[in-house]
Amino acid sequence: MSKGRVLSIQSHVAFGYVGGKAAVFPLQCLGYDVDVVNTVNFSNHSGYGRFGGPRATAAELTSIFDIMDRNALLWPERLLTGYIPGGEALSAVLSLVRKLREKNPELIYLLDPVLGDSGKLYVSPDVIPIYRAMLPLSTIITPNWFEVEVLTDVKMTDLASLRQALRILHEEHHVPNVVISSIPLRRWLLEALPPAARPPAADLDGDFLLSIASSAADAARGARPSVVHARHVTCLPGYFSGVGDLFSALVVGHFHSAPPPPCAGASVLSYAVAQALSKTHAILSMTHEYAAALPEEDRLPTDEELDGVDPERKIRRMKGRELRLIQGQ
Ligand code: PXL
Repeated sequence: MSKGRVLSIQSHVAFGYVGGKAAVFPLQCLGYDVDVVNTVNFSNHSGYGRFGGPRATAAELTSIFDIMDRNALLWPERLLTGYIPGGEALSAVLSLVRKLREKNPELIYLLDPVLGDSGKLYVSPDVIPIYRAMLPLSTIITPNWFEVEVLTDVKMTDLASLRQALRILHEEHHVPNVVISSIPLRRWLLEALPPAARPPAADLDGDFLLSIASSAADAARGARPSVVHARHVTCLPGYFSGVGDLFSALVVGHFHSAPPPPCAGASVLSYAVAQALSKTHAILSMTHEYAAALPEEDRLPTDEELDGVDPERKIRRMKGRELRLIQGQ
């Protein structure tokens, strides 16, 4: 039995698992029918160094949405948007989201505002104000740390500034649910956790990542953050692409108005995030084990040594670090 339809709007790669390739199969495994609109049609992800293919224009995206609408095929219960690199294409998606939200106020919309990471933008800066305009239409957002700072203009250096950023997202941008995953565990964050939530013998050398889920009871009316859940996971070394895309798909797929037993009574958001974290971590562990067992020439160099390395060597290494999504289904 289908659990309903998800409309997924994000990138496509021929080889490997990022964007829609990391999101659609897991959602299908969970029982959803998934309608797929590709924002780019690339050979492989950008981490390979050499990559390419066409990007969908705003007119092309609008044409797909319009014909689906005229054919009465545009009735998803859930919407997931990810990597949309240009302002014009993102504006076309914003118009669609407005229409879907108007048609169905119950639409569960997970917005992943893909802007960049670790202080670097990897989309055109003209998408920033458009993402801000999309925030009040969302049900859940899954920004990383850097994306929260860009969207709120708050540099998060302590507990007060983290609270301020969450307050801006909930009260000024009317986002009901904010999930920030993969936060490196800084001392001030560690100290803010209740003792039971702290990792055992925690050190701050990158052994753990923290995930925060914040729900406002009634963001539309500008309520204060009501519940903040935090959970830590062990950090696996090295960079893997598509992890955020997989995580967001699992969050939207597990976001149910009544979490099933034995989790009945859990907060809707914390249930979805716990499911998504556990499953993402399991896939990542399998991928890490697979990559670590490869022959040296497919495994090395390490992340730190990548700059200036032979491009063919880099490509072999990237290939060995694609998510083990099929093996881990
Ligand atoms: O979210 C990862 C991602 C998605 N889509 C494309 C990418 C990447 C990461 O490199 O290149 C096209």
